[in-house]
Amino acid sequence: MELLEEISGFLQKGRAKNVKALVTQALEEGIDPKAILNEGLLSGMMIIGEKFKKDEVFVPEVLVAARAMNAGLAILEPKLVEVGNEPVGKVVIGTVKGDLHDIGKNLVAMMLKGAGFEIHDIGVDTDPEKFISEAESVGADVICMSALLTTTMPNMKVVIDMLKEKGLRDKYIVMVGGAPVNEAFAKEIGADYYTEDATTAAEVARDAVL
Ligand code: B1M
Repeated sequence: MELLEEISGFLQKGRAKNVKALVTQALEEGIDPKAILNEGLLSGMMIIGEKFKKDEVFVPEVLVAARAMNAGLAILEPKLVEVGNEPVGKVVIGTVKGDLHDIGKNLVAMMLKGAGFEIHDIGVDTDPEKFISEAESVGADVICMSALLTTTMPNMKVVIDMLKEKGLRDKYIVMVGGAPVNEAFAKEIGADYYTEDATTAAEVARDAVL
């Protein structure tokens, strides 16, 4: 669809204002929010990712594209997420220490919200202690960690080990994800669940708490 291709194009150029305007227009035209997400925003981000890999674009371009992506996501959120009255559980979510990637984490948070969870987003580059102190202070059911770098994945284990040291491991459902993470790694570090994408994360979290 032409409009979705335009969204993808503006996202790749990091034109947040245009992305916002076209996402709004697409919603007004009745285009399915999931199609806007997948065929507009995520498709643009994937193209940027490929170019980044091949050194055809660099950090500044990727950064502005990511800002445009988050701007588009903010417009889409109310349409993707219809929240009920009573939360099914509480989630603390963050990107691990040393890691600044937040788009996947934001998507997972959004889908969890849509699945009825109360979300406590502790952001990026999160100290291991923060996952635990926040979970303890809000009375969380689930701790969600995202990592996009092979160098930061081990920080997921740091959090899990810290939970064990404090005798709190069994109090929380621990979920991990992010592009370099997989089932084997999740098992190795002692996480409860690995999921590949945001939608599955929300389904698995719901099944786990209900
Ligand atoms: Co960076 N980056 N980046 N980057 N970046 C990657 C990850 C990389 C694969 C690019 C590449 O080289 N091909 C590469 C990592 C290589 C590696 O570790 N093996 C990389 C690198 C090297 C770097 C820097 C080191 C570059 C540098 O400075 N030289 C640097 C590191 C900074 C840091 O974090 N300390 C860096 C910086 C950046 C930007 C800041 C410019 C920007 C991030 C901006 C932002 O997030 N606000 C950025 C971006 C955007 C990317 C790519 C292009 C796109 C990531 C993304 O948002 N994808 C990425 C290339 C790629 O992934 N192909 C790349 C879209 C998003 C929806 O997908 O986050 O995977 P994703 O989330 C998915 C699933 O993984 C899953 O759900 C989502 C889909 O539904 N998921 C979960 C995620 N978290 C989950 C948690 C769950 C469950 C599922 O449960 C809890």
